[in-house]
Formats: sequence, C-alpha cells, structure tokens
Amino acid sequence: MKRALITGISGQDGSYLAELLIARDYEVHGLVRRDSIEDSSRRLSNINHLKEDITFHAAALDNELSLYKVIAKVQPDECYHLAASSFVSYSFEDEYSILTTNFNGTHFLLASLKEASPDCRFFFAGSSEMFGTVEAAPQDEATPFNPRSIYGISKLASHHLVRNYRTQYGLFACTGILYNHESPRRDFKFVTRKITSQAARIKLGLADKLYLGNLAALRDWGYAPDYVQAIWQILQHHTPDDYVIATGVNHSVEEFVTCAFSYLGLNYRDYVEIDPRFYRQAEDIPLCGNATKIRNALGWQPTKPLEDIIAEW
Ligand code: G4F
Repeated sequence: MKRALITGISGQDGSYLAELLIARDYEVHGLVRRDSIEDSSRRLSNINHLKEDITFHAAALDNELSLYKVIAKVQPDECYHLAASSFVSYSFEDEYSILTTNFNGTHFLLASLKEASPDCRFFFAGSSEMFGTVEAAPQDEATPFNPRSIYGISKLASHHLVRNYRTQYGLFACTGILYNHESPRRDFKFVTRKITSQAARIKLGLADKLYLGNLAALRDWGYAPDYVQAIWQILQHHTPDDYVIATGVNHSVEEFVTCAFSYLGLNYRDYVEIDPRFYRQAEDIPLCGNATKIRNALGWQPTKPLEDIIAEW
C-alpha cells in the first residue's frame, strides 16, 4: 500500500486528491493546522466525509521542525504540496507572509524530505501567475517567467527550488504549472464561487446585488478534479518533470457571470455592480495554457468545458 502525504488537504484540490488516492488504496496522511483539528466540522468541511480514511498531523508550513517530524514519522512514498497562501489580491497587501509561507514552506518540505525520506516523490503546485506579464498566448513550459505579483514570485522562487532539488540532490520533484481550476469546493473569495454563490442567494431572495471587479478579465478555467488527476499522473511517470496544466481556452469574467445568472433565469445586468475594491488590471495578453506536453507524455486532457463546470454548482 502506497503512503501519501498531502499539504493543503482540506482545500479544494487537497480534498479531491484525497478522494482519488483513497479510491486507489493509498494510506493518506494530511498536514493541517492545530486549530483545524480542534474546529474540524467547519475548517475541514471539504473532507468531513473522508475523515475516517485520513490520518491527520498537526504542523505548520512556517515551522520546519514540525514538518520534519511528520515526514520522518510517516515516511511517505509521495508528497503533494498544495498548501499555500493562494489569493492573489492578498499578495498586494501582505508581501511578507505570502513569501514566508509559500517559499519557506516549500523549502522546509524539500529539505526535510532530502534528510528524512529521500526516495519520496514530491509534487509542487505552481501557478500560471509565474508567467505574469507575457508576450504571447498560449504559454507552455518554455515560456519565459515574468511574475507581476508577490504571489507569482513566491511560486516561481519555489519552482526554482524544486528544480534545484531535482538536479542537485536527485529528488523526484516536479512542478505542475496550474491555471485556474474551479469546483463547488472553491473558496468563496475567488471570483467563480463568489459569482455562483451570490447568484444563488439573489435567486432565493437573500441578496440583491453582486459587486465585482474587472468583468473584461480573461482566465483559462478548468475543472479541479481533472487537475488533481493530472497532479497524480505526474508523480506516476517514470521521470520527474514540470508540466503546464490548462484547458487552452479563455473566457471572460463577464461570460462566466452571464452563464451563471442565466442558469437561474436571471439577467446579470440587473444585479451586478462594479466595485473598485475588487478591480485588478487585466493582463494585456491573457494567461492561457498550452497543455500539449502533459497530453503527449501522460495522456492527460481536461474533460469539462466551463458551461458544464458552472452547471455543477
Ligand atoms: O478568482 P480569482 O481571484 O483568481 P486568480 O487571481 O486568477 O488566481 C487563481 O488562479 C491562479 C492561477 O491558477 C492561482 F495561482 C491562484 O492561487 C488562484 O487560484 O480572479 C480571477 C479573475 C482575475 O482576473 C480578477 O481580476 O477574476 C477577476 N475578478 C473580477 N472581479 C475578480 C473579481 N476576482 C475576484 N477574486 N473577485 C472579484 O470580485
């Protein structure tokens, strides 16, 4: 039986990955913060249905000793590092903690694996934000990185570290360069869940407005369970490598909001207002991924178009 350790197990991706691994007979271990264990019905709501099948370990990404102890004890065959401070907007306000959590956390995990469990395969959740301001779309693994947020910088620095541990120390360490991926388990601050949840509240008469930022912004939105499948496949390959995980299709926030409201028989123009607090400048050239490499190497491809993802909400 393979043993897997997941950071960020209570998040959208962590919960889908835990389901996938349990279905494949893995022994699944999850790193969580102490306060999550104490308030589990709320903070671990995405994995409440899996709690009997997961062994939880209290540890924190900013506490190297806590990570080392878990890794030394669990001796995982595969480690999936999904935890991060992941809301891009926050990174304009709180540079210090984003960099510390995201970069140091990755470093502490890699260093602990190298010392205590060097044969463990390691996956790092990178981001399209590593590309940042681009000169062309779609982007692939050869596209130059040019991050424009502290979040993107923290992910890019971590990605370089992952590659360094692979080439210098021989760790089976891989980065998935993940474009936006959504599901009903997405946190409410991200635009997709914000739109679908508020549209439902409006339909039920519980709210009357939805305040959004830039409706013209374009994103390459995929389906989170598909992306978790890709993540798992990356660690099953015979050689460690880095891959773009994307659909290759752009939609605007306006298209998303139109579709979500029309499912409920509503016209978004009657309810949506622009609030400068949520406004972020759109990229001149959109972030849109070319996933040819992972399709050719691992046979992975996305299964759900955006309209079907929205319909699931
Ligand atoms: O949903 P978002 O906040 O996601 P964003 O910033 O693209 O980041 C997500 O995807 C990245 C790439 O995979 C991840 F690395 C990252 O961790 C996260 O998962 O915003 C999507 C778009 C943006 O262009 C934003 O400007 O929606 C636009 N937007 C328009 N109005 C809004 C809003 N975003 C939010 N969160 N709230 C709004 O009211």
